[in-house]
Amino acid sequence: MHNECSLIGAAVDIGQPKEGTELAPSWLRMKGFRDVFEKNFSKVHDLGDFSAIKKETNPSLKTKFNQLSRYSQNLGEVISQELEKNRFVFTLGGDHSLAVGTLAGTLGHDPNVKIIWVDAHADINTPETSPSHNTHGMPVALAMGLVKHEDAKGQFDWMPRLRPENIAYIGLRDVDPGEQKFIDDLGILAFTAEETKKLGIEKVLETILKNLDPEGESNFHISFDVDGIDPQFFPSTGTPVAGGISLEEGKTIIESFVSTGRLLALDMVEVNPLLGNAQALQKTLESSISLVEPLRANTSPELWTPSHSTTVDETQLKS
Ligand SMILES: [Mn+2]
Repeated sequence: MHNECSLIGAAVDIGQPKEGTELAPSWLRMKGFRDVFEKNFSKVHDLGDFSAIKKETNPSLKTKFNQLSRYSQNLGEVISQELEKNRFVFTLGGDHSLAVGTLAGTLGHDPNVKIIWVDAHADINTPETSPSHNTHGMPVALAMGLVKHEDAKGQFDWMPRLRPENIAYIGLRDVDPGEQKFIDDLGILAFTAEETKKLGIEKVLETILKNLDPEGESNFHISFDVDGIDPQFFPSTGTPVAGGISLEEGKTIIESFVSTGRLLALDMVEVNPLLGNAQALQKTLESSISLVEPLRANTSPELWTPSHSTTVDETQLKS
């Protein structure tokens, strides 16, 4: 289905107070991150970096929402356009506030797209539930229209809405009480990192597919915060939380949705090349490159059986 890939750098740090996430796209490109895309797709359209950086040290919430809204609308339009050309869209962050734009892009293309949110955090905070007021903790709430705060008023009306039944979480382990209440009240499908380890990643993916895509015909968008994976694999990130899923489990998630042939887009966010020593950066780089290895063109939906691992699929292919 997708022979070609669009690579977009979302060079943003506007969703949280630390500097450095805006440098990840250029750092990773410099370190050969594009090679796997060149190898696995017939053509890579590198659209370069879309930048938005903090203009002041402590911007007001209204300023933060304003900048995020304008940035996201532009990014969303670009992503929708790339999807119209039947290209797989990879967005390289940047902090997770950029997902307001990527969600707008995929929802604009397909209002029923299913979102797989891999993260230690649920990112469904509103100004009322978030002590920090960092907007990288709010993209899901913004996309669902849960943010009613005065400072956001009218600013996200342009955004296509995400329905609670169209998203599932994997890897959660640092969820604020107000966020947990949204998840429970809205009945959002969510698997903590601990549940994922206990059930096994295959079972988690099978359950998600059964609930979100019972007919087996939906498109998918994975928004992958690298802090969903354990910090031993991604130490250079802004808000690490111990006890994450493994790198292999992260790759299995991507592989599973690639194998459906219906993965429209993937965001990889929250790598910060200004955090950690040389060893931490090397580890983060290796994990980043390894994580995206399952992405490829021309997948065959019939190879995917939810109850089996990809290794079994390959065996079936040979027999
Ligand atoms: Mn996140």
